[in-house]
Amino acid sequence: MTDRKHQPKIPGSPGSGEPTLEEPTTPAGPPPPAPDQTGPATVSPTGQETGAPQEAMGQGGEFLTTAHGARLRDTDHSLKAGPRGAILLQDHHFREKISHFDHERIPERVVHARGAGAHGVFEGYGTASRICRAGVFEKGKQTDVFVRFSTVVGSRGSTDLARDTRGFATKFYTDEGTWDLVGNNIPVFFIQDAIKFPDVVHAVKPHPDREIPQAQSAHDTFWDFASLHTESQHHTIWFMADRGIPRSYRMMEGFGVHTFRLIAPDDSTVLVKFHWKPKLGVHSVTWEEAQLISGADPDFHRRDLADAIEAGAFPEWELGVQVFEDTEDQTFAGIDLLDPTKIVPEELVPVEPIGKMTLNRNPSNYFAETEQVAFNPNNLVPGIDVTNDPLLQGRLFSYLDTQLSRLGGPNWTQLPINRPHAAVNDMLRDGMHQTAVHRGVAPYRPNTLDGGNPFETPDGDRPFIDHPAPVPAGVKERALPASFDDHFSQARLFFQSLSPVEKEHVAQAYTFELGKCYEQVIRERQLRALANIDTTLAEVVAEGLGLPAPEPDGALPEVEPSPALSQVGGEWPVDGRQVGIVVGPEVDTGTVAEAVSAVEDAGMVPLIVAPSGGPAAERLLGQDLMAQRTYLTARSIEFDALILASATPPAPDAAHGLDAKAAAAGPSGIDPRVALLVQEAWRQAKAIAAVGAGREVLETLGVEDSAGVLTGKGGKDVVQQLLPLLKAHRAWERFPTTGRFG
Ligand code: HDE
Repeated sequence: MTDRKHQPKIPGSPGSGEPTLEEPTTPAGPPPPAPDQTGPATVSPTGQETGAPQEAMGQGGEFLTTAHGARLRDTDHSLKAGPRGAILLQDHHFREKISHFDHERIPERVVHARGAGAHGVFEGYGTASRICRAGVFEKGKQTDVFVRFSTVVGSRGSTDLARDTRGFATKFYTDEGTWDLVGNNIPVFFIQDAIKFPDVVHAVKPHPDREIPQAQSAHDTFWDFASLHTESQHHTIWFMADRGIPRSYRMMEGFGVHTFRLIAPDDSTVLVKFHWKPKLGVHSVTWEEAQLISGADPDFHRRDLADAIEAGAFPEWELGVQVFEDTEDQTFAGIDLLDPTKIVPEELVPVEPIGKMTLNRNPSNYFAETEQVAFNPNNLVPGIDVTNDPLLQGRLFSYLDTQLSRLGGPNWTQLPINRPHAAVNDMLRDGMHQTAVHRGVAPYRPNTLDGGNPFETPDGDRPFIDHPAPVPAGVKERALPASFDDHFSQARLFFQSLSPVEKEHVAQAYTFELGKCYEQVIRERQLRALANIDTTLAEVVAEGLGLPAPEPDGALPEVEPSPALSQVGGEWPVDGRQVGIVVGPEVDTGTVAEAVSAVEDAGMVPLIVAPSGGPAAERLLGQDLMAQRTYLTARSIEFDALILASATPPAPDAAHGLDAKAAAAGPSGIDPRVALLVQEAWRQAKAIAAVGAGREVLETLGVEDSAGVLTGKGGKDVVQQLLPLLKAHRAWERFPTTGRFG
């Protein structure tokens, strides 16, 4: 067999050891964790350092035991009244094993059920210290974080590539208490008042009668709601745009959405909006890719995040703030800062970087960490406070409440991943799953029996102080300010800020989504909303639906585009990008080895695609190279670029019966699966390179002269040529356009 020591380190292998062909017979204890993994800090349920090693959080010992530690001799046979008899009630091991299994699931999150998490560290730049007293922002201060990214609509097992908003929730374990910044990858929200959250969620979730469709907004109830409830139009156009189908969690912006209040050491205050800026830029997949991914690799984002961290391509974001004066009207340039359906363009108020987050460790157990982590916008630390945004105000109730049923009681803060890294000295007691062992007799204040403990914190010792913000006089009523009434001008601003190709994608997305609705009145009503956003957009979508385009309700406002909202133009690092190197039976292994090294040197992941795997691939590639994919297992979606390293004649299994992809028979002389791979990559505007006889593949497929397709002298040369194309994410010119958007 191949000596794996010589192989490039392709992330994704399960476990930390080398499995053997035969089942091991000598006890050796649990294997160590994989080097890229870690668990929650080993603090006590009350946030105190225990000094315990990570292993102390998991199972130890060589032998299988019961849950109370008694060693077991046999776990494969239940205790029966004879080999053919009934199972005895007395079988404690059977009952314990099955009963625990019966209760392995907890309720999935009502929204954001599908997610992936990672551990990391946040380092303050010190630039926020003049406006905020929170220690987490101090220069050089390092704080542990856990981040969970998610989709909103789908169930826990749904596809990562649903067209949807993404959650971006960060838990900062600061030494002044835990701060949760529970944001999204879209800076505005569907609704302005929390009381409507059940309405929007019921509308976007599957229909209650048939429970379809899963993880999609392309259905009648969603568009029924969105078209009637026009304040959702701004949020909706963001996820109809490419932002709704990100290339990777590592390539998403994050937003706090609401306006928060920061309190300086001198008690002065400012209002801020939080932004996470990814080092790798903001990038998306195409809708074709999203659909293919949902079938071929529904774990695409989850895998991408874990693989990148395992490969050492640690994702990074800068945290930044837009800072506003804390005026009485809480408005900037006519934009009501309390309205969560509005942004303040970065061109008007730049985002000032205040720290950097690096995700550098994968969780060691999905359930214990990513599933049980519980975010809560109430988790604030001294110096960070909320505003009266009516959406945020409602969230302050909801998150605490939802954890009670999701995590089964009030002690969810004691679950390892939720434990603060600051000492906890509360007077909350008892309850289900209490794991702290409190001392003392007086969990009340005032007391003398426990020496008055715990004391309230004097001002000098950094207590959390609810900022005494003035409360505007008014009457008790169910109403919102009139400034919240403009539902279209910022949706227009967003659309006008996109490049022509991005606008095409928006038009296609609306056409697809509305085309999936059954009811024509719903399509017509949403077209009316689009007419109030952009006339051409409404026309193109109406044509796609075979309907007349409605007129806007009035003259559309002049808006100043915000170039920061477009994803096109610019260059970004290529860390962790995947390059497919396609080889055929006559390949020159020297060229492949050169390409593999050049891809690795650029911080990317090379994946060799060979006609088949196993010993045949080894005979073809030699000892030093290994095939990670075959013509049968490879699909365009997992490659950011392709290198055709040789001719690729049809392999012996290129028959429809053996691989459904072979049905897409292409030109003769090329394996149909390779032809499909190249054609898809071409349609997706990905960079494609060829070396040697690989050119023939491009020529036969008729793509050799298009933008982003290149040939080179050797493995290193083609990788060098590919780099600028990968930095730009796509060969944008290659996307066909209608020409209607400029
Ligand atoms: Fe959430 N949201 N939300 N949300 N939200 C939840 O809390 C809720 C909103 C966001 O990875 C739930 O623990 C209400 C805005 C993220 O665990 C629930 C309202 C933003 C996550 C809940 C909102 C978010 C959640 C479900 C309207 C961006 C996933 C399970 C007022 C700023 C966190 C849970 C994770 C999760 C309620 C609106 C972000 C039901 C009532 C706006 C990232 O409590």
